[in-house]
Amino acid sequence: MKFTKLSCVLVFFVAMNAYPLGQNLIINVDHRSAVSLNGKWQAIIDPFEIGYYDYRYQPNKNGFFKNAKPRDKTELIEYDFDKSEVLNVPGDWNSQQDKLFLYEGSIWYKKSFDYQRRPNTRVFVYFGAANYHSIVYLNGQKLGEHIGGFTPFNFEITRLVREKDNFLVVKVDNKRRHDGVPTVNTDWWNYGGLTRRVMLVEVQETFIRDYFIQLKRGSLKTVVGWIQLDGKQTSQTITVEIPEANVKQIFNTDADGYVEFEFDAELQLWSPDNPRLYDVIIKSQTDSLSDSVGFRSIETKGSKILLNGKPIFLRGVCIHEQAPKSKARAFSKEHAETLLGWAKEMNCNFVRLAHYPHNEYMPRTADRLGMLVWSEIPVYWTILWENESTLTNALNQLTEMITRDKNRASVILWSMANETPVGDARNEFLRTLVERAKSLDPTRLITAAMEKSYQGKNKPVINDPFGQYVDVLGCNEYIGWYEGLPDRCDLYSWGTIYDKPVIFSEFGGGALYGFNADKDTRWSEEYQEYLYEKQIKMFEKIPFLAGTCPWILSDFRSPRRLLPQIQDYWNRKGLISDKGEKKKAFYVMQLFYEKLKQNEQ
Ligand code: GCB
Repeated sequence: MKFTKLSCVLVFFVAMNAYPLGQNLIINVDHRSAVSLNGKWQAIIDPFEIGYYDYRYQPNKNGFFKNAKPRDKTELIEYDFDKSEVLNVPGDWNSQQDKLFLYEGSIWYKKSFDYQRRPNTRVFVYFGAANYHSIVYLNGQKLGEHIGGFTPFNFEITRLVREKDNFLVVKVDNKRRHDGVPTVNTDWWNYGGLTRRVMLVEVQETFIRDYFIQLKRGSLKTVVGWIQLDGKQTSQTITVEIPEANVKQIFNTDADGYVEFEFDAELQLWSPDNPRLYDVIIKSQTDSLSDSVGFRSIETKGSKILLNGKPIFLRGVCIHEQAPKSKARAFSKEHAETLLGWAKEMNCNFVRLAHYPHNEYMPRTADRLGMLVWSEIPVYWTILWENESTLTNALNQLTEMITRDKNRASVILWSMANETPVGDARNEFLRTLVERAKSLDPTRLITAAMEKSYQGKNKPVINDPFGQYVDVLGCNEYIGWYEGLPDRCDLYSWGTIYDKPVIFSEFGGGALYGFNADKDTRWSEEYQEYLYEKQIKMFEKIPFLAGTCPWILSDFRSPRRLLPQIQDYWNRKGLISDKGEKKKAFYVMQLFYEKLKQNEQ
């Protein structure tokens, strides 16, 4: 099981490629000693990036990160954080001020703080996520950069942090880029800013930075994993304890602070019906860390998905990171509770977290509530498949997603991409992602949301060549919305060239809550309701279908959705409105899933 070593090499290689990266990611920040930097931050809106470039468009040595103040009345300084705007962190900027509604550019954030570091510790500044490109400075010194809007990153500040008057400055830029991941073209709002929590994490000089602990693929009792220490005291004795399962195992890390392990244990398996979590305690000679971990197996056999060795139909729904009943990006535990609570109410056992890694509260809450999770990176629609730095960027986001969430029992599927056009360069790009995902996590299933083609007028077929590299085929289909009217569902007879499970990873149509008309009237709740009824009839005729994921749980903000009085910058395909009201189609899905649930018992 050489997967971590390999990942270290790959990350090193990426760093050698001079690609901006956070330092080695610290996982499980919730169980570590931390101080929150959430709250009010000063902010300078800088559309021309004058805080970064001089008038020759060269990086300015005295940019805004210096947080300068005039020393006397003669000195010219053309900015002042302390008299500038205030923004809430975590939080996207677009929903905080009207003038930032459509803003795409740079904003400089500043937070001042005092800090008492305990002796023999190290301190890191940790960002849950910032969209899209961040440059981070402490006390006027650059700590590093990060690209990618949905994954965490951290920088060590042990030597720079002082007891009084620290100033942390972050330049966040959400300009869309052709070579970005995602690229310029998406169907969701480009929420910018420090969208997730920021904290100072204090650790021992040599600490447990990362670990993996899951059931071995295909086994119901063999636990596999590894531990990675960070610091000078690399060779240590480590204990892994799961007290409620009477597990106490002892290992020794090597000169790189790394050890792999494997042992058998009698464990109650985690499942949606019994989301059993165990306290896992990892102790080294210098550090100790706990986590709440579920153990379950996930595999496929022919067209079936097996959870703990038994076939399961995934009663799913897609979710965007749109805060419930709000115009903002979701970031909190309460948001996660509400979104996953709605999915539970619909009788779901599965959610597709679209189209990028959601905040960590989502998989953690899913672990607790018993909700299976599909997690994906924003390799969406049009990507520069032949551009090396775009691939590096996607690999980096994939690595950060898996690093953060690989111990969550709820997460069963890593998805590589959404609706990407078939072609050699794209296939190769995605295949490289699959290799990375498998090297980092050999226990989970790989998927991607793909499109269908036709082998006859009414014969859709799943035959994307990338299908050969995944374990589970995701298929997005909009029969009855982009493709004909709902009755067309009756005519279709589906095929696949793969002996693999298929999930309908998207289907649905738009409806404005409270707009009632007949079933033929677009945007009415009745049209949407009828479309769902027809889709469900069609599902019943597809033997290889292993799950369904309607698009989407709730209306979400999108700059592509401009129809006045109906859309007004909202994608209206939600089963729940932007104000939290349930549309008629919600109840159609709820009933369908209720019946499936009963049949299971
Ligand atoms: C899709 C995309 C999704 C869109 C959705 C729509 O196929 O995967 O991101 O939002 O269709 O509403 O058109």
